[in-house]
Amino acid sequence: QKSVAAVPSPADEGREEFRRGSAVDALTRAILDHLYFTQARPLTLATRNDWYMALAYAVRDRMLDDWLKSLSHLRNRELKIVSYLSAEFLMGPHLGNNLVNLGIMEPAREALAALGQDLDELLRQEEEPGLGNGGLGRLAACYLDSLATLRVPAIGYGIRYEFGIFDQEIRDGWQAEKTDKWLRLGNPWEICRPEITYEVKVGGHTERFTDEKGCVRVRWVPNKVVKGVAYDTPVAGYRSGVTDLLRLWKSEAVESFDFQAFNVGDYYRAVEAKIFSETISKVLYPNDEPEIGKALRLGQQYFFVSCSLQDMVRIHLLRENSLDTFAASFAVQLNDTHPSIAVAELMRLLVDEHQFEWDAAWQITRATLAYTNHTLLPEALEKWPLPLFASILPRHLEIIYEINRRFLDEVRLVHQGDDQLAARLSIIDENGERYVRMAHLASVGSHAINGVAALHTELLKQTVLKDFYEIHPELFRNVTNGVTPRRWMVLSNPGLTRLITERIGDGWVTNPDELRGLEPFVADQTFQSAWQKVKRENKSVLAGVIKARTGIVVDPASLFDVLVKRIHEYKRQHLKVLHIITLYNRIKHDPQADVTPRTFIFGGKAAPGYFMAKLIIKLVNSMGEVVNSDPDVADRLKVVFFPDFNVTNGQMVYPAADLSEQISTAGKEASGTGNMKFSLNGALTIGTLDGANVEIREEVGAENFFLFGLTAAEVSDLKSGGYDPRKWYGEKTELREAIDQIAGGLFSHGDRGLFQPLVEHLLNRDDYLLLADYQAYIDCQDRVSAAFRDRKRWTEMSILNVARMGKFSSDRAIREYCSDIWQASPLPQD
Ligand code: CRA
Repeated sequence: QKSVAAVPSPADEGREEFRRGSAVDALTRAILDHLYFTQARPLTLATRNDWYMALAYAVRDRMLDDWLKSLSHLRNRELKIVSYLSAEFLMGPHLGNNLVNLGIMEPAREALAALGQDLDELLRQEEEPGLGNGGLGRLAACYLDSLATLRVPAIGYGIRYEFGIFDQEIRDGWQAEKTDKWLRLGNPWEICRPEITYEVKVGGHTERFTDEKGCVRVRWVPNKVVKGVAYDTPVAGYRSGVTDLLRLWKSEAVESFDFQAFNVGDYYRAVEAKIFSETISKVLYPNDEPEIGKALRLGQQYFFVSCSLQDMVRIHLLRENSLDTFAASFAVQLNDTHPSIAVAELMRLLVDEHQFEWDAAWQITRATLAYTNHTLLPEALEKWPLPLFASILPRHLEIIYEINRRFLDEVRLVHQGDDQLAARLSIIDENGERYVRMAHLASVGSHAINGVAALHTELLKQTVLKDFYEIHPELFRNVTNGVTPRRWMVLSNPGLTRLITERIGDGWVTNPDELRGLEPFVADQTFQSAWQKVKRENKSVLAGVIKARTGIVVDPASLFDVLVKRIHEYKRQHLKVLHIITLYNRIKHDPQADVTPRTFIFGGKAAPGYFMAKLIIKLVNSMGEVVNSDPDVADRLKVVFFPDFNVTNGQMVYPAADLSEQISTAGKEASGTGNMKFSLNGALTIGTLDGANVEIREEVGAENFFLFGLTAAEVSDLKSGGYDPRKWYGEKTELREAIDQIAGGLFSHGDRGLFQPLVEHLLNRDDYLLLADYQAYIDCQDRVSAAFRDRKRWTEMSILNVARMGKFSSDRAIREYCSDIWQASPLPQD
C-alpha cells in the first residue's frame, strides 16, 4: 500500500508536462520522445512515416486524460451509454481531425517547423482507415464526432477489417481494384485490448435439456468457435473534454479449440478452423448493392454483434448486479439491417445464458434496440436464404421463429382473418424459396424505427415498411442525416473557416445556426471578394492535384461542376455524361457557341461486381478523352475522373466545387450527405427533389437552388403507366444525337459494342428515367451557366447556402436521436 502511495501520480502537474501540454515546446519534446522511444529512430534516419507516427502518438497522448475519464464514466450507472452498432465506420484520416478537435493544429505546426518538418506533408502521410463504403459508414463517423462533442457517453461498435474499401486505380479508362493494406505501416490511433475478448459460436446444432430447477432449456453446440479481440480508437469531441470510444473487433482463432483437434490428430481441420476464424474480419463487403448472400458476410455481422452485446453485458454487470435494467444502461442503435441479428442475439444471451423468461427478455430487447433504415432499393434489402441461415445460426433461427410466431399471433388477433397481412409482415418470406427478412426482424425487435430524411421516412411508411407503419405508427420517426462541420469545414476548408470566423466569431463550429450571422454580409463587396478568393484558392489547389494525378490541366476560373459519390445507376452519373456530350455537340455544331467554360469532375468507386457501374466509369473516361483533346472545344470543357475518391480526397474536392450534382432519380436516394458537404462549403446545388435535397432547398431557399426533374410521385405514376424511353428518344433531338454517338462508337474508337449494354438499357428499360428527366436537366444546366456569369449574384447565393446550412450539422441529428429515440443525456460539465 505504502509503496503504491509513494509512486507519483501521472496526473502530477508539470512532471509530465511534455506528455500532455499543448504548448509548442511541450509538443516538440513529445514528438522527439516518441521518435526515439516509440519509433526507435535516431533523427538522422527518421523517415516521413516515423515523423508521422511520432506526431500521432504525441497527439494521442493528449487525448488520454479525457479518454480515461470517459472510460471511467462507463461505470457510472446513472449515465446511459449510446451504443452505435455499425458494420462500417468510415473515419477518414485521424490526425488532422484530432488536431482540430483538441485545438492544437497551430502549435503542432510550429513544433514541427522547428524540427524541420512540414505538418501538411505528415498529414498526407496518413493512410485513411477505409472501413466503409460511402454514406452509411461516413454517417457513423460524423455521429461519433457529434456524440463526443455533445459529451454523450458512446461506443461505436464495428469490425476491424484488415482490408477496407479497395483502392481504385484507373487503367485504360477502366476501374482497377487494389487491396487496401491500410495497416501496413502500423496504426498509431488504436490500442489493442488483448484482455477484452469474447467467444463467438458458429454453426452446429441445438439440444434441449432440463436444468437444475426443472426448466427446459436450450444448449447450442456449435461446430466452430471464433474469438473477437477489441481494438479501441479514441474519438475526441471538439474541445468538449469528452473522448468517446470506437471499439472494433478483430477475429482470431480460439486456441483451445484448435488444440483439441490437434490432439485427436486432425491437424488440417485445426488449421482450417484457424483460417476460417481469421477470415471473418478480413475484408469489407460492398453495401447498398445487389445483395450477395455470402455466408461470410452473415458470419461477419453475427461476429461483431455478438462481441458487442457480450461487451455491453459485461459493462452493465460492472454497474449493476442484474440485467433487468440493461435498457437503462444502453441505447443500442442498429445502423441499417447489417447488425439486426442483435434482436435474436440479445434474446439468446438473456434467455439461454442468463436464464430470463421469454417475456421479460423480449421487453428488455425491444426497450434497448432501435433501427435506422438507409435504403428503399429492393435489391439492397437484406434477406438470407433459410438453409444458409440455419447452417450458421441454428439457435438464432429457432429464436426468430418464436419471435415471429408471437408477433404474428398478435397481428392476427387484431386483424382477424387477414392472412395476407400476416404473410406480408412475417419475418420469414415464404413466397417460393424461403428467406429471413432482416428489415422485418429489426422492425419487430425495436422500439423506434427511423428513416434518414423527411421524404425517405414518408416513402418508408408508404412502401417498404407500410404494413408495419399501419399496425404501429407510433414507432416511426424521421431523423434527417447531418455531417460534422469540424471535419467538413474547419479541417477541410481552413480558408473559409478563417473568413467566416473573422466576421461572426467561432461559435458556429458547435452551433452552426450562427452561420445565419453571415446574411447581413451577402451584398458586402469586400466580403464577397474575400469569399471568391477563398473559393478560387481552393480550386487552384485541386487543379494542382488533378494535374498531378491525371495529367489533365484544368482552369480554376472555369465552373467546377462536381459529381462525386459511389457509382450507381440510380445516382445517374450517365445523365451527367449526356449533358456533357450535349454541350460538346453544341460546340461542334457552332465552334463559336457561347458556352460557359466548365470543368466536370467525377469521382467514386464502383462495386467490383457491378458491371454497369464500371462501364459508366469507362464511358466517363472515354468521353473525356474525346472532349478534352478536341481543338474545337478549345479548353472550354474539361472532363476529369478523379481516381480513388475517399474521405481524404473529399476533403480537397468539396471546398473547391462551384456546383454540386445531386441528380438521383427522385425516390431513390435515401438522404445523401455529400449534398450537405458541398453546400456547407459554398457550392450551389443542381438537384432533384430526392432525399435530403428537399430539405436543403427548403433551408437555403428555392431561389438559391437549381431544381429540376420529376418528383417521386411523378416517377411512380410514370412507371405504373408503362414508361417507354423510346418516346423521349424519338422526341428530343439533342438527346438522340448524344445516345447515337455513344452507340455509334464516337467515344470508343469506332467500337459499337463497348457501350451497347448501357445504350440498350437506356432505350429499352431506363429504370432510372434518365430519358424522361433529360430535357429538364439540360434546361436547368443552361440556367446554371447563365447564373455563373453573374459573379455577384452567384457569390450571394453561395454565401446564403453556407449561412443557411445549420440544420445539416450532425450535432442537430444527434440531439434528435438523444431526445426522440435514446433518452440519453450529456455528461455533466466537470
Ligand atoms: N448508400 C443511402 O443510399 C444515405 C446513407 C446514410 C445510404 C444514402 O442516401 O445518405 O445511406 N444507404 O444514411 C445505405 O447504405 C444500406 O443503405 C448509403 O450510404
